[in-house]
Amino acid sequence: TSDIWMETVCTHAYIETPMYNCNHRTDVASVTPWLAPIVWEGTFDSTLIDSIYKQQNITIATTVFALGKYTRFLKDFLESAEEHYFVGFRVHYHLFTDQAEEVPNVKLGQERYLTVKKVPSMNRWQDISMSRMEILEKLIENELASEADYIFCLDVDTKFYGRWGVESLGRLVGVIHPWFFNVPRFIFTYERRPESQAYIPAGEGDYYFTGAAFGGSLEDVHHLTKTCREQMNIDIANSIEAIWHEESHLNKYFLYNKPSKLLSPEYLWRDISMSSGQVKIIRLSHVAKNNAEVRPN
Ligand code: 2GW
Ligand code: MN
Repeated sequence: TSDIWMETVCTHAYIETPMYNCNHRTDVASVTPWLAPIVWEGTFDSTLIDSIYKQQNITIATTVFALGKYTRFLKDFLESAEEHYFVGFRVHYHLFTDQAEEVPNVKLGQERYLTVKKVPSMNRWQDISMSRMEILEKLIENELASEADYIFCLDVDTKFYGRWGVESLGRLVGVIHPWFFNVPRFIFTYERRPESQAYIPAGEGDYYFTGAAFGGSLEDVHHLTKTCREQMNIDIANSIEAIWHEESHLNKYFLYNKPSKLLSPEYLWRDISMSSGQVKIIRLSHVAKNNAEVRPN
């Protein structure tokens, strides 16, 4: 009954006093225990939030890595981003690849820019995944300061299906991993060996975040990437590699540096063919990939 009651009160309050903004979701938490918003469809007004950010003349840097056979994901990623990702805002993609000649020619909208940067090929895929932190750290240090306000770092084996807009912006932003949004914390696949810098003891940790999407202000993401890079280097010196690589270190970082905003799994879903009652809209989804075909070894 309380859901129906809330819905009734909210709807009426909304009609009678348009200033009163109602969160229409009662089936999901939309705030963390440290009072950071968790963004779900139905918790924000996209027209209103667009108009607020429109006055700020912001640039969103977006990084993506496509090495080896992963260049095949670029066309769908970029084309779908042009349709759904920060539409109407200035976006600068920074694409890192070892095969610049494989980058497709995608027509970009107004105030949308793409810079391709060459990086050396790597043999171990774990190294590709982990080296992203250091490359991002240096990119922010050397180039972005004067040209962007926010940054998002995304996996390339993904495709946009719905709006990803300024509601996602914040100082430090993490995305709840789509496999772990409604499970108890003992299920989280944190690094459990104390020898690793990514170690999180049983009973600790608030959420399990995906390594495939994170972002925030340049300053905060710089600190995040620098810290994760340093922690991974300590692990290398101790001959240990965290169970989920940089994702494990990211989760450790978020445990002690709480994100100021969380994005629901709408912002990185598992696979477009899967559904969940709570996910009303898929904004970005991993694409089904044939690992045997795209992964080198
Ligand atoms: C090659 C073999 C095996 C795994 C990855 C790769 C590979 C990754 C590659 O040949 N070329 C490449 O550009 N990548 C980049 O690394 C690409 O941007 C890709 O999206 C990203 C992460 O690899 P991916 O997407 O295959 O891994 P997922 O989807 O299983 O990733 C999760 O776990 C990873 C760590 O184990 C990362 O944390 C990732 O962010 C997570 O989504
Ligand atoms: Mn991926």
